[in-house]
Amino acid sequence: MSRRVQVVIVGSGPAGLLLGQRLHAAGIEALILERRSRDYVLGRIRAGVLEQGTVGQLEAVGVDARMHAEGLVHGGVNLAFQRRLHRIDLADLTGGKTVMVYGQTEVTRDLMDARAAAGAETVYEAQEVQPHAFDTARPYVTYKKDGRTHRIDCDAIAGCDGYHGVCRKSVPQKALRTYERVYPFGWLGLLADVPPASEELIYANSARGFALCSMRSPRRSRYYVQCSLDDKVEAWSDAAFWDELRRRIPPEAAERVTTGPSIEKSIAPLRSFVAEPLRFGRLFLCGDAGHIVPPTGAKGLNLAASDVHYLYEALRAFFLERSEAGLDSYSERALKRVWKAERFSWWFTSMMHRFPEDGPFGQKIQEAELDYLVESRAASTALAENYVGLPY
Ligand code: RFL
Ligand code: PHB
Repeated sequence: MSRRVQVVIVGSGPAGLLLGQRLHAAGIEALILERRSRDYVLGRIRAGVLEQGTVGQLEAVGVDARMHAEGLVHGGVNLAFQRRLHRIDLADLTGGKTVMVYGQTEVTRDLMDARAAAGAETVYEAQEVQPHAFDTARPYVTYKKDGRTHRIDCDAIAGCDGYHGVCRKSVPQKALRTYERVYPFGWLGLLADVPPASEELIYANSARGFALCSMRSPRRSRYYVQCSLDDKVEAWSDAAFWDELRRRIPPEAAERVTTGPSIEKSIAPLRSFVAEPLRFGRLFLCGDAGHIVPPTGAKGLNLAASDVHYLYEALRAFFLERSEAGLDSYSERALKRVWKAERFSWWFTSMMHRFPEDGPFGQKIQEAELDYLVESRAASTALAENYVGLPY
């Protein structure tokens, strides 16, 4: 079976779905090919904090009603160290900017629903997806479904297929330069239907390791503790998790932790990774397919969204104005912002986690940096500007 569309999007994570909606709104036809089922994609619990640029793009495609009704607008964030909480007033430090606490699962669900309502097509459980001939002006993608091979001809391929996807792997190795840092620990995350310990997020540095208190709603909490890469999630009982969490956060916060049965528990490794460039002829890498950040700065999903912004503008100019200038500059524009978020996420991760090899000296240096950060308006402003999101 063979057919033609303007853009093939590989992957229906937030990057692929948001790009699909933006293209659809501009009258550009895109087909999404997704390896997994819809329910599998919706079952992944990931990011929780949206920058204003991400919120603005969801508004631009009219996928914002539930987010504005149910999402939580936060004007501040807390840093905890030496058993005390310190609030960083994001809104005051950034001229009124805030973040939106609304889960990636909900963003994905809203985008999937809008796509279905618009009659735009997603092929779920597409097997052996493979981009071809993207070094020519006539690229195409093949995949298998229900035992049949399909071929989709197109003008451009958007590789929105995440870190483990096929698109980056299809690029000749010599055309790609990669930069990577793997951290010597992971995050154990727990989701529970209990009220959050704090109205705003708490990022905690402690001698026992990092902890994060986050949330999905006034009734659903998301917590994380730094763990060893050798840890197995089955070995962490809910009781052990709650106990460890409370030991890592200041007493005033620990007292307010409501415990309850977990509805999800998982371990994620932490990695910084960038592939350069993000464009190979008519193949464009977007989101986690091109770069990974450790979750400490809450930047992964937001970077996927900023890539979508640049790629959407480029494709729009290409299809509607016959200009290739945006395609030519996509990689450079996107990477400029990616590297700033990489730096911020690396810095925030380095300051908040226990690095086994750094010992007590490392802990003291981190505490001194945190002390400076909360005392100095200049340093707090630098954190706040990056946390709410740098401009596109
Ligand atoms: P996604 O969300 O990984 O979506 C990629 C989609 O492509 C599909 N796919 C394929 N489809 C067809 N053919 C193939 N060969 C394919 N290979 C893969 C996948 O099934 C999937 O549906 O990438 P996208 O859209 O770029 O979005 C990026 C964000 O999801 C990501 O940056 C964040 O979730 C990162 N991240 C977190 N970010 C935060 O800000 N806070 C967090 O707490 C947080 N937790 C996480 C995370 C990422 C994780 N990963 C990737 C393992 C926790 C985890 C476990
Ligand atoms: C989350 O709520 O899952 C979350 C929030 C902030 C982060 C990372 C994860 O930095």
